Amino acid sequence: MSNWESKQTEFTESILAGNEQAAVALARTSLEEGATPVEFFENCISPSLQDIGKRFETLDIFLPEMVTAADTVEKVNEDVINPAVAESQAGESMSLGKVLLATVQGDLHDIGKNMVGLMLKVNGFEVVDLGTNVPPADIVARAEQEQVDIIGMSALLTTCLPYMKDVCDFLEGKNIRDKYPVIIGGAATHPEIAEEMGANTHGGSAAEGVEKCKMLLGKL
Ligand code: B1M
Repeated sequence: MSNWESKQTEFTESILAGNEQAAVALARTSLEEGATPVEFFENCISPSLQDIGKRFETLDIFLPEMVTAADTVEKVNEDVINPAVAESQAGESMSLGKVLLATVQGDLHDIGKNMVGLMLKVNGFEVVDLGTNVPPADIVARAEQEQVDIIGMSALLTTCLPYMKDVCDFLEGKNIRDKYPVIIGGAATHPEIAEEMGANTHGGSAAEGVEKCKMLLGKL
């Protein structure tokens, strides 16, 4: 698929206008032309949302347009991407481990986290998704309750990054830090931030998140 640039421009305009029909049709056509759902997500949906973020930052668009774009993307994911991702791996029934996922306290962004959760599931992980705006103490308590193998956190707001460190500090304080490998991701993070927060590793994309989870459990 070589024409991602023009597709992405078209997709950005469709989601900004809240044109669900056009956005869904573009995703369907791309899949029919041979793109995988993950390729469409990473080459079209994700960069379009980044583009919209930049326009928001430069005041070329405002919050209602960002909300419309996010809602339209959710419709595309629901109708086209999620079922296609699920179908692409149907039939596999291994269990690689249990991953807790949460967007940290104060942060309501979940499009990326949800894709990570879906990709983990179709790749054989059990996922306990706590949703968004989850306080550090709840993350630690649920990890213990659910006996998960990995704690995964997502953050898109830089102001919410310290909550990731709080989780690692809580684990240290309870002397259970070694029990839980921690992976972080989301647009506010990068590998150096992971180190600063005391996490074990960083996922730059949903696919990388899956690979890193396998690596953390020695399954690669
Ligand atoms: Co918001 N927003 N937003 N927003 N929003 C950003 C994040 C922002 C960068 C836009 C900008 O100004 N450029 C900015 C943050 C600035 C900062 O902190 N430095 C921002 C802001 C300011 C805000 C509000 C404060 C706006 C306001 O109210 N004035 C507000 C905050 C609300 C809150 O959280 N408390 C807000 C609200 C919203 C909407 C509700 C409108 C909507 C979110 C809807 C939703 O998520 N359900 C929204 C959106 C859509 C965005 C942008 C445009 C797109 C985010 C997104 O979905 N990206 C965003 C711009 C940007 O990111 N550059 C922006 C696509 C997604 C696939 O990427 O989540 O990074 P991402 O996930 C990737 C990887 O990072 C990785 O895999 C995913 C797939 O490849 N990954 C992991 C993610 N988590 C992982 C975990 C892992 C491993 C990999 O392991 C556990």
